[in-house]
Amino acid sequence: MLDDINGSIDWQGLDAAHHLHPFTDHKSLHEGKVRVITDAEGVYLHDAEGNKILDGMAGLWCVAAGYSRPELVQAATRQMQKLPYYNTFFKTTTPPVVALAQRLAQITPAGLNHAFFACSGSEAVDTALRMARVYWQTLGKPSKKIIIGREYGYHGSTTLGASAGGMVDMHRQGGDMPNFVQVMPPYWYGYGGQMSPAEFGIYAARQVEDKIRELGADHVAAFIGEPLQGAGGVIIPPETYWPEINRICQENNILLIADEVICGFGRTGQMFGSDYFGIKPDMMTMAKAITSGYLPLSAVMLHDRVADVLINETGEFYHGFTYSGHPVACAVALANLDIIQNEGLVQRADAMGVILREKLHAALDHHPMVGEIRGVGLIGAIELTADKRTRKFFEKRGRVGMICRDYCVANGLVMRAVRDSMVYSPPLTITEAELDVLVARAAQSIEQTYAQVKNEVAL
Ligand code: PXG
Repeated sequence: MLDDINGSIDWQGLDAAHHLHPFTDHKSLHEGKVRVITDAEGVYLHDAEGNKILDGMAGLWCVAAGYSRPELVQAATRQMQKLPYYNTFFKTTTPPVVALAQRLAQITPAGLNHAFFACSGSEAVDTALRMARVYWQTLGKPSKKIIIGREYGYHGSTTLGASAGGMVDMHRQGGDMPNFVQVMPPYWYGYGGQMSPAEFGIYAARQVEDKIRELGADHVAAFIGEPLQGAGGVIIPPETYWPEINRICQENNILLIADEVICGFGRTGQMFGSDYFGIKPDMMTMAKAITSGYLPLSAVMLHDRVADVLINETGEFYHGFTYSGHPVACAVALANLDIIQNEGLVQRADAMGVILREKLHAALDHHPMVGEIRGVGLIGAIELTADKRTRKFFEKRGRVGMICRDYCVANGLVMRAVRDSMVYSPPLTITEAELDVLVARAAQSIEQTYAQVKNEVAL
């Protein structure tokens, strides 16, 4: 069936009949037609209608090495032939999982030397949160249970991940476990008011300290935060924010979990977002670009100070997945890390990010609807605004972003809209000529959107 030699299979009809999609209003999906992606090469997706679309999102922020990499296919094939599956329970291990654990210990910040594997970012987050609570239980402080996260934070779709994140729609739909709270995000454009970004970074960090005081440090297990908030709209904290969070967590004896699911493996122009922002995490969660999305894999990296307690004092931690340390996924991750290191993709993300933003500024700074162009490395956002002088949002948040997103797709570019921010996160392999295509299509889409909503924008 998958070969579909004559092109006779009605993928769209069958999808509507049998497939439920993530984060989707199916009634409105079925009013139109789902897009069928059939293959991809480099930074381009091909759909069943013959369109070639530049993937400005690297899938879902994950395809760091680009599509169609034979090295990754070969790594998977070789491992499939040798040992397609075995587990890591019951005193067993496999070479790919050991090699990957060691490699991650080498490339993560000093002290993070122990890896626990899972399959998705959500599972990694779930694991880290349970570990944080078990850590405090083991140290005789079982009351330290509360997890502090941030509004617009995204930590996955399991019940714990949804509860830790700050997406209110997810809280409403069962993602609201007890012992989770959220504080203000370091979103200067939205909340900074008259403060400078540096002042606001301190102010936003102190919200965490105030919350700890209010709850009592004896009740707080951990603070979890993405180095920069990806799915929340690429909210990039001012540089004063994370050093202050480091201090607050240390002084109050709160574990610091850096959720690197989007930032990890070069996206910010450093290997990890923690490197970029100077975060000193006790645990790191990672997924997505660990395999460039070619196979599902995630990990929690633990600092020695946490691992020592769990290893030497906790006894058994009753937690793990059938596919924890799947050998094929680990083999692909190793080959993917080879690509990232051999091709200098981390440094490339940094350099290309600078070039991309120069091009975006040149094309869009003058535009009355473009309030801010932000980014680090190859991740960023173009904030569409109703009044760029006063940083005013549109009346109905998200409508203009959605209009623009549809124009982007029609113009052959995948860009996500988060509220009215157009976010970008292309493969780290993107070339300068491809950046020109991205910028031209984005600018054209913003112009078409503007033509439609002009009367809502202050000049
Ligand atoms: N943490 C972070 C920071 C993430 O971005 C997860 C955890 C969960 O990972 P899994 O593998 O369970 O999905 C994520 C995932 C979007 C979008 O539309 C973002 C994610 C996933 C799906 C869609 O921006 N991030």
